Amino acid sequence: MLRVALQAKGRLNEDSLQILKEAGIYVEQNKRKLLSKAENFPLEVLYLRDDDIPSAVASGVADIGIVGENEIAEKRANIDVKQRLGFGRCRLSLAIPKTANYIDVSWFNGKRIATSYPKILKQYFADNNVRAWVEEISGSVEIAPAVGIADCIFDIVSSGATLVSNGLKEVVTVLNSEAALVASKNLPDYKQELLEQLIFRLNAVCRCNGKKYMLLNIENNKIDAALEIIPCMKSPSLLPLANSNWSSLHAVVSESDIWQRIERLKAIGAEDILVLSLEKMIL
Ligand code: PRT
Ligand code: ZN
Repeated sequence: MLRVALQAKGRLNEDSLQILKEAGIYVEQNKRKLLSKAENFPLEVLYLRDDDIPSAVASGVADIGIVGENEIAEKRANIDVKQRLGFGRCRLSLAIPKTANYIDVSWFNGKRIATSYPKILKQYFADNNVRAWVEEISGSVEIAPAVGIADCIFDIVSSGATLVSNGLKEVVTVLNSEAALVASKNLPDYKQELLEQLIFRLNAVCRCNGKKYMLLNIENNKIDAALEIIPCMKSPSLLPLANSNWSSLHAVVSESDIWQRIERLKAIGAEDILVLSLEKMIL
């Protein structure tokens, strides 16, 4: 039985359970239970605060965990980072009052910076020869400048709306973060095997992030032109249609520029374009 530590409540909880579900592992979440067993994989879930997950995994209280890279970097626990999972994306940034005149990082010399991530910040300042006062506070960091606790902040930013509504502007991104799967060092062989099975499944799910499956019909003499517009992962899948001058082309494509590609495909005469979601990809 492999024990995984997940965030009990908060931003990572739902997505962590969801990615396990997409990997075929169903966990019942009973809000009053600290531990629950998966139905169809030898795995049990231990629900913790995200701050406690790196040390729980390092000490062997849990074998593996899902936690943000921001917490992994701050806690400096002796654990292996196995896989980035593509959700919980954010960044740790320095932000200053929006009216301040910022030129470079020397602006922070002599300033007081409020943060819940003192280790990462002190390291960044040491690397950049900044001498500043790092004030550790545990929550509502963004209001620290307004109430006079600090001159500026170092905190998690996602959309940036919280900074704007507190009269702050982001000037330096120190760390980009997303949720990751972490594991204890020196797991016994049978747990290592279970972990590898889990990673295999999670890889199959994560590979689909940002990708779509596209099908279209195209005249045979336009196939080369179509393949320039949608580069395929390996060789393209082409199926003949009842009308022998036409083929059906299938490809996995990146979602980000899909509309531009669709416009170009239409311009060369592609028809019946379908775009479908992908669930799992095993290469
Ligand atoms: O109770 P527990 O300790 O488990 O939870 P928590 O309150 O410490 O963490 P939680 O649930 O807020 O966040 C868990 C993890 O989600 C973080 O450690 C990050 O890895 C990740 N994450 C992703 C975020 C955000 N996005 C995020 N936007 N964590 C926090 N925020 C906060 C941020 O602190 C700021 O207050 O959201 C605000 C900024 O958001 P924007 O969109 O206005 O920029
Ligand atoms: Zn936390």
